[in-house]
Amino acid sequence: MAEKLLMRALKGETLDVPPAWMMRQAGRYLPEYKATRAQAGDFLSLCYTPELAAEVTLQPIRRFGFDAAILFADILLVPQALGADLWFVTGEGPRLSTLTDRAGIDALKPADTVHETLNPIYETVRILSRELPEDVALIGFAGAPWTVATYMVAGRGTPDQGPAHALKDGDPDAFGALIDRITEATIEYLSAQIEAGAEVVKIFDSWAGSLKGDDFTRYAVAPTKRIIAALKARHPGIPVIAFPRQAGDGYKNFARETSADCVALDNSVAPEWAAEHVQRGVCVQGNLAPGHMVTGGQALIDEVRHIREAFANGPHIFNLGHGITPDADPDNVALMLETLRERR
Ligand code: 1CP
Repeated sequence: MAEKLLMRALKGETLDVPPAWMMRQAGRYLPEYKATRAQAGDFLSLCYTPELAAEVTLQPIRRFGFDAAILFADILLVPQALGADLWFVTGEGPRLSTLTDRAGIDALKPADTVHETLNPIYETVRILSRELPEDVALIGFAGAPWTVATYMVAGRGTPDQGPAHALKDGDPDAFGALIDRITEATIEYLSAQIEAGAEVVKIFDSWAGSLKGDDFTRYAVAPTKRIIAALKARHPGIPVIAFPRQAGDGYKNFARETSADCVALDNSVAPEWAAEHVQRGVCVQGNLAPGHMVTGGQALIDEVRHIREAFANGPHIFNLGHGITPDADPDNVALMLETLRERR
């Protein structure tokens, strides 16, 4: 069996046609996803029912033939495993109990107890490693500590991550303790995913862009670096994709600073800039604007070709710059892959 394309790109190989997958590829733009989610009843039941979570993970693979599948779960399961209350409000998004002080942070459960809650997720991974086609790679994931902390402090998604910034600046010791606890839990969680069969893991730092200067180093670079070092010590050779979304110039040295094997790019950076400043010797992933999955047409075709050409001289994994949205048209996903895989 030839090595999977995704694994080859992650090892630094420049491929004729880059491997492709899509953030949120299992999602509400697919009728079959909506049907399985309805069968589960609600989003969290879907995450915690291994047979159904595996089913929705496989749906986009069957329909489109992506080169990788990403485990169906959510970054907010780690806070829940640490003791936070978590629920989803239909049409609005996630809600959690808030964390406002040191006492609340100290009351979180120990990092090594997260498996008690997260065991069903590892079962999903085991099912997937049996059922995926042999040329499709399986990606596990977790949120990065800063991004997870922004939800734990505020109890919800926030436009500017204000509550987390306030705790970080007002009580740096308490905030540091929170980051450490999430970091340790994330190491346990990702290690268990790898032991269950994940071949790659991705660390989502969706709100890295709101960290500036020393804060970026302290709360985006350092925890990611610590997670990667621990994973590679336990599981030598395991490749890691890091996604410090909207990091801007912070993308330049991110792989070197954290030992990530691949840096995922959002669509606010120009592919030519990223090819010059980020891709040097390092695999990059990205970075088609998700809006093209709604609008399609010639603009989609042109932009897929543009991104493919811009990154053609180094290792590249094709992806969107952020998750596909519920209003996307599945036909545009098929058109994206067809264009990407056409002969030059
Ligand atoms: O209605 C639904 O079905 C729920 C929508 C949904 C889905 C499909 C949520 C709620 N989570 C997910 C799955 C999910 N989340 C995956 C599965 C794998 C895949 O990509 O197909 C992954 C990797 C995530 C990661 C995730 N969850 C992130 C990081 C990536 C990103 O989008 O920036 C974040 C920030 C979350 C939190 C979250 N979960 C769900 C929502 C709507 C949100 C964002 C909330 C907010 O900021 O307001």
